[in-house]
Amino acid sequence: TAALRFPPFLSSRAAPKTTAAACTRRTASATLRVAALPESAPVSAPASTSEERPEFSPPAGFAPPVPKRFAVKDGQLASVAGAALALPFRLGTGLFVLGYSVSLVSADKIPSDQYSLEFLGLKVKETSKIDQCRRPEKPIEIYEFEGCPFCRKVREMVSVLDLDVLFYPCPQKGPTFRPKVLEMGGKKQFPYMVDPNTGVAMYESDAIIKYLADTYGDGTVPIMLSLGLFTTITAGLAMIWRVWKGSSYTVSKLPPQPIEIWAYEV
Ligand SMILES: N[C@@H](CCC(=O)N[C@@H](CS)C(=O)NCC(=O)O)C(=O)O
Repeated sequence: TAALRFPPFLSSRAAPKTTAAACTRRTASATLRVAALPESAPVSAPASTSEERPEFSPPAGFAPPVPKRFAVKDGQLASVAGAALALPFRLGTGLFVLGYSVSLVSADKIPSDQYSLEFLGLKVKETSKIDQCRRPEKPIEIYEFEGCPFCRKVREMVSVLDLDVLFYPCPQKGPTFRPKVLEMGGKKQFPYMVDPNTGVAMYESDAIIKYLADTYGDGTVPIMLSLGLFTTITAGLAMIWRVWKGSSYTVSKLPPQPIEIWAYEV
């Protein structure tokens, strides 16, 4: 999943804390910064702005990494291009948080402790409705797998609502979490959602999306997630280049704690 910090200051969650069994935890805000420095640019420390700034020095032998231009790794171009098919097919549905809007304002309109991009001498101001929405106290649990178009729809909604979710990967023949779904819900069908905050558990992607919108949003479902069969077909087409990737099990070791991934579904 792409990892680009965008929008930068819309989510203000505490650091994730969970003791649930091994699985993948994804949050909808993203974290990678792309530094577009020329290769020859020297690495320099930011100028000191305050006398109170604590002094620190790098450990002995520390060599700072040399900034690199953003690039696609050799041999990965087809894979990245294939993953990017989602953009035309899904029109970037999981890219924007609920009620996202962007405007250019003068620098004094942005509090000094908040980061914002600069453009044409102005600051880029981003806002959303997420701050007014209920947040889940405990992460929502979703049993699903990457190559399933119904699951993809739910992941997009998770991104739109900027939710903390424990994703339990359930690829075909996966021995770990698949049987749990049969045990809890009575059938092996994915996605399956359990919300420990409300005690609600359900199958059916559209029902899950509506539930999330009603419980953690303003009740609205983005248009690209409310078009029935068209939504499901385009969700499938978005993944067509990567057919079955993330859909079948390969022998793996469970990490003792959930892996934390900050990403969004696009
Ligand atoms: N109407 C359901 C359809 C879900 C569905 O058919 N999921 C497939 C995976 S794409 C499934 O569970 N197949 C059974 C299996 O993987 O064992 C929904 O919208 O969630």
